[in-house]
Amino acid sequence: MAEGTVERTLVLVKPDGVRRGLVGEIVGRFEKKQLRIVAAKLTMVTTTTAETHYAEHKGKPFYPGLVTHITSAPVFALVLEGKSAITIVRAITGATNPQTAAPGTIRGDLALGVTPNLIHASDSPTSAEREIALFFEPSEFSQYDRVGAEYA
Ligand code: D4T
Repeated sequence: MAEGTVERTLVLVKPDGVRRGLVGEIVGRFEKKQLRIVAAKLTMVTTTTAETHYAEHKGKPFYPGLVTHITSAPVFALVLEGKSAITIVRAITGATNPQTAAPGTIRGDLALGVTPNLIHASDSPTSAEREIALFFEPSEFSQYDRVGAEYA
């Protein structure tokens, strides 16, 4: 089996996740998978940032609600690093619609609505690079070795 290359991905625990007190549960699932948190913060998303982040959805019927939701309370933003991190985080997150997301995934286990679906996770290396730069400055990153990294 080929080893994946090390990637970074942006995860946002959306306002519904923060307000429901699910930050620890969600971040814990990624930590247990041995992904490394390299940057993290609780932050309000401005309307300008929300519109940039969701630019590809502009004009869709759910776009206004999406921007309203993501700006309604803080998000917990983090950058995760690890082999094939982008694909792995999407798999742990589950399908966009929590009603059809597989049990065992975060959305499948913990969410019901599509707009309040708990998490955003980058869907490609190009998106990850763009989204990480939108939410984090280079000075906000830390470098360290994870215990158990030799097994990852
Ligand atoms: P993100 O980008 O937030 O990780 O979600 P997905 O990659 O799984 O889903 P997406 O880009 O298609 O949708 C972005 C965001 O829009 C919300 N949404 C989506 C919604 O409120 N109504 C809808 O009908 C769809 C398709 C949920 C996620």
